[in-house]
Amino acid sequence: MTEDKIPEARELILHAKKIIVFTGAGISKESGVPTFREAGGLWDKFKVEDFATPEAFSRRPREVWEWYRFRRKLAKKVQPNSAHYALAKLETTHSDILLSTQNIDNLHSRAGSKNLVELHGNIMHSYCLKCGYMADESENELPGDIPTCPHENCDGLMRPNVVWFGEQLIPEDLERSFQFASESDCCLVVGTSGQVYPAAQIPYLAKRNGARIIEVNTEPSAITSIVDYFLKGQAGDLLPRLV
Ligand code: BJW
Ligand code: ZN
Repeated sequence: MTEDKIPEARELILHAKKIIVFTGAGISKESGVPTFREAGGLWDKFKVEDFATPEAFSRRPREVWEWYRFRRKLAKKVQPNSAHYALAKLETTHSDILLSTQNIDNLHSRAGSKNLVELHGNIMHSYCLKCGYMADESENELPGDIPTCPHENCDGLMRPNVVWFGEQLIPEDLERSFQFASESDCCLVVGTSGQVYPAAQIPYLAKRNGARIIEVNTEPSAITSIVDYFLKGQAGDLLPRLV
């Protein structure tokens, strides 16, 4: 029973020396951001290959941009929830901690997490395919259905700063997360189906180092078989009780 396991999991976190936290879409669901693979999730309504691949962007940049603008507006409108805040608070009691998220919604950062790696990018940023210029669109969006680069008359095509299927994750971000996980004694996995690689390797690397693993999810995931504590429930309810 989840309720019985909470005090032990809490103790484990309290005494952990190095903590890797690995989060996915489920942590933002209570904020109102849809997940991907659940019934009613994004991949129920939209085909991956139509929106989340570089090929889709070269074929239909207008539609892909429309989809990301819609999701960016939503991400700006919603608020971090008690789970995001609980993880930000964990940084104040544990200094050796890294939050490695697959989420692009910017909510961990807005909740105050600083030791943060956004493995799949950040929807508030766009970058130029020609010169690499990175634009922060958290305040103002670039003009145009398919925005072009505002940097020194470059005029190259801008794209959302997210990692699509078949694309490499930023090597330094991935390496930092893998290295940290490999040295951790505690791994907290929250709201991910654990199906997307290479990110999903993180808990396995921690396990290989002997880390104890705590998972918070409303349903079992691909990672559940290796965890020490599976806490079934909503992240917004459980995380504030764990930290
Ligand atoms: C709750 C809750 C509540 C609900 N509380 N919980 C090895 C093996 C097999 C395949 C591959 C492999 N290596 C690479 C691949 C291919 C591919 C891949 O992994 N495919 C698998 C799906 C089969 N990977 C890639 O293509 C990656 N790139 C790569 O490997 O490149 C290699 C390369 C090398 C050299 C040169 C070139 C290339 C890139 C992956 C990018 C993923 N991108 C996306 C989209 C980002 C942009 C966008 O959002 O539009 O990232 S896909 C999507 O999935 C998004 C997410 O970050 C990611 C993970 O999803 P997540 O977070 O787990 O969400 P869900 O919906 O799956 O789960 C939600 C969970 O929450 C559920 O469990 C619920 O129960 C739970 N939940 N409410 C707690 N309240
Ligand atoms: Zn440019």
